[in-house]
Amino acid sequence: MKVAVMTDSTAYIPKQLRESESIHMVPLSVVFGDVSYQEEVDLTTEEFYRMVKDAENLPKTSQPSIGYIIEMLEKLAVDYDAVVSIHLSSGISGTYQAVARAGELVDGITVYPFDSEISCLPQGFYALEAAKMARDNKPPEAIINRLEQMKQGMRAYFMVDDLNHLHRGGRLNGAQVLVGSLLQVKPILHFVDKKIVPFEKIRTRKKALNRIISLLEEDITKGKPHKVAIIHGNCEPAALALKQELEEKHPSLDCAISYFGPVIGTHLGQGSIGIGWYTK
Ligand code: MYR
Repeated sequence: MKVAVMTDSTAYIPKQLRESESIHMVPLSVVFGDVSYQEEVDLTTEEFYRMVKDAENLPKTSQPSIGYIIEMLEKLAVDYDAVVSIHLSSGISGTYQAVARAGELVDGITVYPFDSEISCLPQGFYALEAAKMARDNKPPEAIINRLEQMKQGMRAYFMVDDLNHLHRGGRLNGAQVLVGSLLQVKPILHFVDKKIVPFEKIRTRKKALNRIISLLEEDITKGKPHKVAIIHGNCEPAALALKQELEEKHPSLDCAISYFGPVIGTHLGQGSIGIGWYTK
């Protein structure tokens, strides 16, 4: 059985790596006024942050249309029998549900949708693992089982410079009553039950970052994290400094720098930063 691996653009796996790993990608879009751009296809992250700075109104985001996904699946059906398709949390976007629905409508290929319950490079870690297993001719059920197992050790904590973006986009849960007070601090955020909720309220950015590092270090002492991603929204110097700090303290850590691209950047805003990892 030939198994394809698909993910969406919010995994932010660089194009070259996607191609070398044969990972197919369905893009989400950002919409500035009347113009819609497919991220990672016709809008780069650099262009996006430049455009946001100059834009009168903030952009909006949208999931891929069912029609677009059906077309992709029909193309994949020519060469593959099944597709394991890994998506951003179903609690923040309808992309996972759209892929699942499209899978029911396309003949000749069986779709195994996987809800990563997270996004960004941690979502990409699932896609990269699935791609490796598909290359080793593992059946889709075994791939899904392995991804579910990875989920037990997957963590991500992040913070934003301005909570208004998340609040405005309706992607901040469990904080409605707290919003007034949360806006004055730098809350650490994470995913619980597929949704974004505040983890802890911290007064300053530096203290919040130190707290995220201490959460990672708790896992390092329990069992070495397999992969770490430092993810930033147009603040690479801060991400590089964090990587250096982590690698000095933990020289064997496998630590990648990644980014909050246009779609996720629309909801988090510039200056957001986070760390994601999984323990084997
Ligand atoms: C859509 O329009 O369907 C996309 C909505 C995306 C919402 C993004 C909310 C922020 C996610 C932060 C992920 C951080 C992972 C480390």
